[in-house]
Amino acid sequence: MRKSRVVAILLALVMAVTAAMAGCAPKTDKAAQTGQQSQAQPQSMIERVRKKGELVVGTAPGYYPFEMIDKKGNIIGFDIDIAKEIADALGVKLTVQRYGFDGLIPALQTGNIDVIIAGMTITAKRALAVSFTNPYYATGQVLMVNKNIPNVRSWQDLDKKGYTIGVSLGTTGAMLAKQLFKNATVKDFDIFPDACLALSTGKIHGIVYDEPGVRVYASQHPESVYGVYELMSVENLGMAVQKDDFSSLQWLNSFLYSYKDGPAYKAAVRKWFEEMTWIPEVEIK
Ligand code: ASN
Repeated sequence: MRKSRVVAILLALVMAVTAAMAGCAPKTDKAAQTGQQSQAQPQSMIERVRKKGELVVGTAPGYYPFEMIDKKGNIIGFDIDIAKEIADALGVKLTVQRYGFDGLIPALQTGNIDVIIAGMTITAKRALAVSFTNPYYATGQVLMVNKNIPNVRSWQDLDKKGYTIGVSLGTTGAMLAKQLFKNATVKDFDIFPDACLALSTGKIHGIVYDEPGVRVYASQHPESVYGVYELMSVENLGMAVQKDDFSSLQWLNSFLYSYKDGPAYKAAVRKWFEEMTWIPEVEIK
């Protein structure tokens, strides 16, 4: 082979390799520029929140004492205190947005909110749509009964033709009641307080709802309702982020490890569940 031909082949090789490398490199740059990369691997919510300087929490007021509207129109409660602690830890402003309970998961999926903090029970079905943190509170479903029906000890005592059981739309209480009651009618209410009002005025006969909500309501209306506190289910409440945002889950779980059972958490439990000093701030009809 002539020397000039060897040089020509080598040159062609060098050019081909350079072209191949050039062909690869701009693709990566372009992907980064157009954000294609970040679409394929969604940016962590925590990083996004830190960049925009605001945490948007979605909740569904009406679940005493987790989230409630006070007389001034503000949303207050145990969950809102957690949201404040999280926003503080991230050094960002907190915005709490109000939804119907069944609107929370769609709002998270479409990116209208960053995280759900709404006393939401961790369930396998919901976990197909969103990802849950570790639990921050454990509870379960109980019954609340109108006083005109005495001596109710279990849901079976209320499962009779002519009885109506109120539930809050889209909640685990609604799912459980629809599963259990075969003779009584199960009726959906938009929010728990609406079901409570129907119960205390005798329009319905019982309610299936999370124990803390029932305890608060029954303590304020002992003349018309009573709670049956044997748990009908065991439920762990968690926060939810967009499905598979593992990086944000990891941070939120780290937050919970330091917050849960610590002094601020204990003070919040005392305030919202035990001393209930907030009751005068909220109208519990
Ligand atoms: N813990 C219940 C649920 O997840 C009720 C509620 O949060 N309002 O469905």
